[in-house]
Amino acid sequence: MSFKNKVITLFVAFFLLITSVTEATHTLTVDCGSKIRKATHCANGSLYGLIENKPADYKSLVEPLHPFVFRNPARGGNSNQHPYGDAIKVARRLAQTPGALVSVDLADILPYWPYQFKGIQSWLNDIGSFIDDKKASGLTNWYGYEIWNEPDGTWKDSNGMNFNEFWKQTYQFIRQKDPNEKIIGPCISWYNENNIRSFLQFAKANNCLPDIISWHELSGIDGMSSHFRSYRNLEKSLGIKELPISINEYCDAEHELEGQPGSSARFIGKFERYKIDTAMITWWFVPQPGRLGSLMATDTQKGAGWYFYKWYGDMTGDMVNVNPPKDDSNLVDGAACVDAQQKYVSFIFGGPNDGNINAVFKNLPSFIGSNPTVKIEKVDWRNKDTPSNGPNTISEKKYNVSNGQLTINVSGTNASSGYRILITGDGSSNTGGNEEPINNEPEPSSSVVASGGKYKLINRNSGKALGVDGDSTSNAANVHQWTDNGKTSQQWIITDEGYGYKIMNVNANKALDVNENSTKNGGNVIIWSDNGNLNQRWYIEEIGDGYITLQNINSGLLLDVEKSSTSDGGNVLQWENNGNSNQQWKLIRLDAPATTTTIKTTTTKPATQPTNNDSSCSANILKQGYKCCPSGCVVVFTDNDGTWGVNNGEWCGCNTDESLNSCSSSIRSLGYSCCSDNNCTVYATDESGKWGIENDQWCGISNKC
Ligand SMILES: *[C@@H]1O[C@H](CO)[C@@H](O)[C@H](O)[C@H]1NC(C)=O
Ligand SMILES: *[C@@H]1O[C@H](CO)[C@@H](O)[C@H](O)[C@H]1NC(C)=O
Ligand SMILES: *[C@@H]1O[C@H](CO)[C@@H](O)[C@H](O)[C@H]1NC(C)=O
Ligand SMILES: *[C@@H]1O[C@H](CO)[C@@H](O)[C@H](O)[C@H]1NC(C)=O
Ligand SMILES: *[C@@H]1O[C@H](CO)[C@@H](O)[C@H](O)[C@H]1NC(C)=O
Ligand SMILES: *[C@@H]1O[C@H](CO)[C@@H](O)[C@H](O)[C@H]1NC(C)=O
Ligand SMILES: CC(=O)N[C@H]1CO[C@H](CO)[C@@H](O)[C@@H]1O
Repeated sequence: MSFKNKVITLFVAFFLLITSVTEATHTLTVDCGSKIRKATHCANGSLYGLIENKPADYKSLVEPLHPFVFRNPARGGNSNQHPYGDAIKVARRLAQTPGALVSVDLADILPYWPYQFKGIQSWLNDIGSFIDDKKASGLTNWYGYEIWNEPDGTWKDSNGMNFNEFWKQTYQFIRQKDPNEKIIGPCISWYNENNIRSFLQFAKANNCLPDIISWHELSGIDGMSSHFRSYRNLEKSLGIKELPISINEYCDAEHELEGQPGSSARFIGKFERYKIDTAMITWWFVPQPGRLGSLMATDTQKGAGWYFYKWYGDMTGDMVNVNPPKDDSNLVDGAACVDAQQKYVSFIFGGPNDGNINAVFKNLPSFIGSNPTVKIEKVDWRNKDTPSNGPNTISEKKYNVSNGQLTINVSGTNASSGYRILITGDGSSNTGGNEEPINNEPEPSSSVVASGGKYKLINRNSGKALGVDGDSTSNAANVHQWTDNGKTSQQWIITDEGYGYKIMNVNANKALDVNENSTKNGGNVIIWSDNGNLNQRWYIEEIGDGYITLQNINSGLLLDVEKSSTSDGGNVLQWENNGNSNQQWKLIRLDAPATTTTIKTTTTKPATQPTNNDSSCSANILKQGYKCCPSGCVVVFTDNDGTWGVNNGEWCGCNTDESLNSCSSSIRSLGYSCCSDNNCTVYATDESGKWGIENDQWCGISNKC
């Protein structure tokens, strides 16, 4: 962490504090009528989370989470990046869970970090031999081949060619040798639109587009959703069909929060909302592989994260839309499912909030009945290494449903815990009539709109059509209502963008937009060039009698005719849902229905003389079965067990040197070194201890100061 980042972190923390003082309650709305897709558990795998012998008890620790894709080194051995996690061996273990797959990290064949590339021929020989072994294994549970890992940090043109050229040669080699296996990339360490754009342009021009696009999300939850939107817009602008997205490393920017329920809830919420194909949890605490990405607190004990992912893994039926207080932020978020067969709704959530959360369930399916049982549970987290006894029930009681809606207030919530609200039907039917047939699932709201169709929108209160003032085609032209006149300025093309609808004026070819991202009542509605921002995206919800509401995703407010005007020229703006008919619209179809970067801290000139002086390093490291490194080792990782180095591709304990251990162990466990004994100037103090700076790097102030 650089000094600048540290300052930013403190600033962000301060900012969150301010926000939390000014708001009292956070509301998450679960729209049970708005389906996203079937429950997939897309986020249910991890990087190096499953290895040859850990977790040892597969049946009770791995299987219940319904694992999907684990990411593993093509080879795990002494001359590779990692001595464990061998893809073929792990795929064999995982084969006992139907549907669970291994994503193969080919770059991990190479030793050291960053990878020691030995030339293209040697590379193709290495991966060719892996492909032969993979085929000979007879296993079929593969997600695909990842050609390289974090090229933005680990690829050097001095390897003999630039990354794109390397990608192309490797891609062609794999296609020829194993034509039916998927190819995944570029696996950059953080989402960088320019980087992805030039990669896609090259790949399209050279006929080597990946089957699955991939990048890492390790530097902040608040930016993630905008990355997904940006990527989909890039595809469109380049004429590339939608590729499945794999976020094959994800973790909170604060890496010690790996697996924390409050952190994970937000990842899961956004992955589901944007229909991510797969995601693998990691920060990658180097000496702790096989812990399912810190869902396990130790090699054998479950952490709080494990129980949270169990809730997630237990989800069945359809995932439905959750509207969080703010998608593009660090605030509380979550994911929900509706299962019409088993007749329940499950909602899991967590993350920074003000201590009170309102969960609003809309469009509850009729099988839930009028008086369902609502169970509210939480699972508390102390840190990633603390075992958990599992969830506690906060309350379990009956609630009354009215108009298909239920509001549940949870108080005393905090940022680190995870929560679940489970609603089970009362066996009656809130329509007061017959029991619903088992397959009568809630209609998705999307069924009222044919994506790409042309519509006019008639306000229920005034009977007038949504249009653009003066038939203008300019940015910022005002949107109003006017007598239906058949002009194209009153026609709109509505397209499902995956994260809500885009509503484009036919005459102006501009999007229905809330001016200046307003999130306030009265924020004006205009047209503006489509830019993919959330103030141009709307949820469409059927409210019965053939009417809908349009909810702006950015503000959560509804499209509304100002002061219930019934006149021509009445202004259109946004207002909170008040149930009035000036917020209700009829859709009339006009066209014919178409058929870090993983720091993995920089190593490492491996020491050349292996020695095994087993009294020269930490006893805690030796106890775990590792050896001491040769003298003069480079520290690549520090934790409470001591300092770790790498020798011949294997982890080892660095020599016990007082000066390396003479400061706060919390600071060392974050991967920082101790400052020199004579440098006692404290630049910052936090819960980890006192921080100094040396050579532009943060360091822990020596205990001798
Ligand atoms: C639920 O409805 C029943 C019957 O209308 C009523 O007696 C009861 O007080 C209601 N419960 C709550 C919590 O509102
Ligand atoms: C939940 O909280 C909201 C406001 O925070 C309040 O309007 C509502 O009445 C509360 N509902 C219940 C059931 O307490
Ligand atoms: C979150 O709340 C639980 C109790 O509800 C508590 O045990 C835990 O320490 C809290 N965590 C934080 C970080 O406040
Ligand atoms: C609206 O928000 C988007 C996304 O955060 C931002 O890029 C854009 O600049 C904002 N526009 C205005 C006018 O503030
Ligand atoms: C092993 O390391 C210890 C502590 O550093 C040292 O005293 C001892 O001489 C070393 N032994 C050998 C055989 O190098
Ligand atoms: C002590 O800190 C100062 C100021 O950052 C730096 O110039 C100096 O090199 C440090 N001394 C050592 C021994 O690292
Ligand atoms: C058991 C289970 O549901 N696990 C799932 C994790 O996600 C993948 C992808 O959807 C499913 O195939 C697994 O079944």
